[in-house]
Amino acid sequence: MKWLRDQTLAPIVQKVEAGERLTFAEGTQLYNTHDLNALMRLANWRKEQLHGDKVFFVHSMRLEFTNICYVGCTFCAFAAHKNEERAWDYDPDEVVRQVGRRYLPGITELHMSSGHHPNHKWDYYPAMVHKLREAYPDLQIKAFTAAEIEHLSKISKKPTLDVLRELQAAGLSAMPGGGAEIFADRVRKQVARNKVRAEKWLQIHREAHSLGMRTNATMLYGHIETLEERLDHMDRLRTLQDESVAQFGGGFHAFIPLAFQPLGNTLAQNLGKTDFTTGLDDLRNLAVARIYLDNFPHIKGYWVMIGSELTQVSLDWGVSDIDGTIQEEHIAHAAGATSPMQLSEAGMIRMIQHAGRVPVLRDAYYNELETFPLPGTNAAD
Ligand code: V47
Repeated sequence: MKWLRDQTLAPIVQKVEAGERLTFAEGTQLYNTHDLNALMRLANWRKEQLHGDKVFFVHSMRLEFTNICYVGCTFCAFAAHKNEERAWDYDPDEVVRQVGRRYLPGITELHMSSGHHPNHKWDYYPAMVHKLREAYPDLQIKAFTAAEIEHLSKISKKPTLDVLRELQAAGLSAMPGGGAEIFADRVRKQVARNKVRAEKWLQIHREAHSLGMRTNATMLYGHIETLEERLDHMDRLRTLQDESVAQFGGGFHAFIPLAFQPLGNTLAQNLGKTDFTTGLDDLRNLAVARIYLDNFPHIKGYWVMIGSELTQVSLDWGVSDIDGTIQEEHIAHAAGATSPMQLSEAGMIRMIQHAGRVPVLRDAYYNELETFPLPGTNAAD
């Protein structure tokens, strides 16, 4: 393999091309190689094998119904105390009004995740989903991270499976992948001490999959974790995805690395972690994910946290999904993200087409709604 600068990668390339699963040691080798060109080519090969030239995106809206949160994750700059001026807390009717304020024709997905509010009672949550479902019957509601589901289980004194069942009955369509952070205990203790434990996060996703709900998985990287801890995170997700596919016919739609945004949070202040991730670390991470997570349909390049320019480049590094138009993101922007608060549909199509790829508008279930062939090519090709 003359194109390999790092010839020690040759056995890995052979395995990936033969469709064989990589071991943890091989994943570590991928993370540590300086041959980033090889990593890019291998990840792109795998992505094209799965999706050809297609890149998926969704016309979506974000809503955080409260930023009041008692958990105290050290990476978070979004959470506020109840009596802070910047705190907000919408009741279910206000949530419906806020959706109306942001609504644009063609939006299919509403993505909601928020703080763990110390006072809301359980009834607040299914009522909110129900009201949204009534007001916007066609909107697919992707909401509540596994961390929030655990919180709802505590306040309702119901098992997490029942919480999920009742929210699903009220109209919940899918679950986002937040709250995963880094699974390794060493890191979790320092960044998310009071949040759902890794095993419980995984169990809640397993339960959602058992109910036929599709979910996503994130990984917050670029702070105090090691490369092995990133891979350990992916390894646990790969194992769960195997189980869910075997038992329930599917589980996770997408894996989404979240680049640490380092402003205005205690992790940044106390540990001196004030650097944004570098572009090549972002790309390397996406490529390793594409290669290692062989049972995940999609790796998402999250333009909010890595910027739309790098997201466009990431389409050569294994990325097959670039999330959505979003309409007002607040979590990353509270911590210093410099990307816009939203993108237009036309802007997303342009971003993908200029990378020589074919944009596919999807919904929250990954149904393909519309394809936008590259100008000058035949739609039937
Ligand atoms: O759960 C919070 C993370 C998540 C910071 O499922 C931070 O499609 C970086 O989950 N720097 C919310 N990350 C975002 C999220 C998400 C995003 C895009 C798509 C999907 C999906 C889910 O953001 C939180 C937390 O893990 N986060 N603060 C920060 N300073």
